[in-house]
Amino acid sequence: MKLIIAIVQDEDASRLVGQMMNEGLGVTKLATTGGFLRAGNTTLLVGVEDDRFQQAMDIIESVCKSRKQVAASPSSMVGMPSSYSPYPIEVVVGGATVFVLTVDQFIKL
Ligand code: 2BA
Repeated sequence: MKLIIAIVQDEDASRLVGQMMNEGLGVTKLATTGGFLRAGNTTLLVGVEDDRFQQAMDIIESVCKSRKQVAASPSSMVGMPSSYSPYPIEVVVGGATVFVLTVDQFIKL
């Protein structure tokens, strides 16, 4: 069994959860915040049997889009002079940041 931890954009999250549920996959949705943009994103926990792992990954890939976002450059970086003022920068966010863990045990009590 695998545990997929997928960090996705809020805009994609409800469609992604809906599609996972439709295909009979178990999902837990967490409201999270990205460290760089300090903006909300969504983290999904998906426990899947090995034979359905690729199906889950295919859904994530098909739903999650990459988008450009403009953000203020980090103003609190170590070593920045006090006169430093943040300027807008463009970053490409997503489709999805995915961690895959092998599950030792899956227990429901
Ligand atoms: P954030 O940390 O808010 O990052 C948003 C986007 O900003 C990133 O998109 C990336 O394009 C850019 N970015 C992040 N750190 C940067 C840096 N030091 N310099 C320049 N640009 C930077 P994604 O890579 O698609 O990441 C989307 C979200 O996934 C991240 O939101 C974070 O919540 C999570 N994430 C990404 N890599 C991670 C990792 N190695 N560990 C844990 N979470 C991660």
